Amino acid sequence: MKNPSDKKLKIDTECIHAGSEPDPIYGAAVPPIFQTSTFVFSSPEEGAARFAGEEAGYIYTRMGNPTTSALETAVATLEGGTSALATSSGMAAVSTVFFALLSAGDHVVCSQSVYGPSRVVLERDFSRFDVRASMVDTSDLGTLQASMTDRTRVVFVETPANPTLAITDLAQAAQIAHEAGAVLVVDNTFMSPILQQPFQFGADIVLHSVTKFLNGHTDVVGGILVFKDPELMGKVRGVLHYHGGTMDPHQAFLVHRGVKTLAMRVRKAQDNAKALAEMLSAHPSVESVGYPGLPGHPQADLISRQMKGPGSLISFQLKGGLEAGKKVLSTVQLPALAVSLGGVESLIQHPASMTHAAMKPSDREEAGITDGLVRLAVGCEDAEDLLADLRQALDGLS
Ligand code: LCS
Repeated sequence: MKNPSDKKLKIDTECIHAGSEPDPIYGAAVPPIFQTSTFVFSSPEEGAARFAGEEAGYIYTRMGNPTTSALETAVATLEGGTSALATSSGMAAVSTVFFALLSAGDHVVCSQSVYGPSRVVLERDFSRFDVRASMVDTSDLGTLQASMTDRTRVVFVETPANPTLAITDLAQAAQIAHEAGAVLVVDNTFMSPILQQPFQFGADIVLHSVTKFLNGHTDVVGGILVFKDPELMGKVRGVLHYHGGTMDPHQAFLVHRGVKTLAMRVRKAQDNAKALAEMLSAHPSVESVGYPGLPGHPQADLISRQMKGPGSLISFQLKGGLEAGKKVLSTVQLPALAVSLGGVESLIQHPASMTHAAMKPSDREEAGITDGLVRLAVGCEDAEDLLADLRQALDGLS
């Protein structure tokens, strides 16, 4: 991309231009979809040199593809990293990182409130390879510090956490991880780089389910890992390319298209969420609202230091508990009753029986994922329409 000045470009500009070099062959303004599984070598020597890493160039799409590279450049730029690896899903990103960084006898500390399967991968699968995991409240730094051992290799943090929206102090978590010689991996899915850039606070790897805000249109599943340190990237890349959780070029093309409108979508959904959270917190049928943008939040200082905005995820608890929650889920009209988040359309779901159903009930309780908790992923519809719809569903409870 041409930069008209020597100043760093603003993130809204980067969303539109990063990774979008005109195609060198035909000048296509948008990076084309290189829908090919393999790349032809001009000579046996060239093929050998590419395999030996002595010559740049593509080999085979599982190990890299120009369309996927364009997306990786874009997201690495937005996060302030130096490189990225796109994966077939967010969970492929999570499991690739664990495979790359953990060995038998190692220990990992993970936020207790995380997307359910990220936790299950550690507790159910990595435990079979003698990797121990401590699921702790990482928003409590004393607890995080006390959980570190001399075998802790990875600290995995989701902030705000899915679905409780608990906030972890990234700068402090990075310090605690680094003092113990561990790598800090931050799942930044709920914020996107528009609202939070974990590298600024010392993260080593930033992870996204691009299924969510980065793609933004509820039509692709994908993930990405972003790095600052080339050595760490090389270690993870080696695992990804052999284990095979790579992103397909068509997937990459769609996600890259979504990234161009990321800043606009994130801010519009956030404006809507602010209005809905205020309405919810004033409604007589609502017991509590978890939203980092509400006045009087106990971590307000940290939120203003670490996040550029509260985002568009709201979790709330109704006075009527689970039964009232089910009624709201079935009487709202605009938010679809579906898991996922970060798309232009609003979605509503019940974490205890859906996204976090695979967790043990006692673990859910400990993590604050109560049976009455409802998660609303606010989209980009008109705020008045969303407010009227949610209000009619809540009014129907009394
Ligand atoms: N990380 C976070 C924070 C997530 O919310 C999800 C999926 C993943 C990783 C995994 O990404 P995937 O493989 O689905 O692309 N979260 C979902 C959710 O809350 N509802 O449905 C999926």
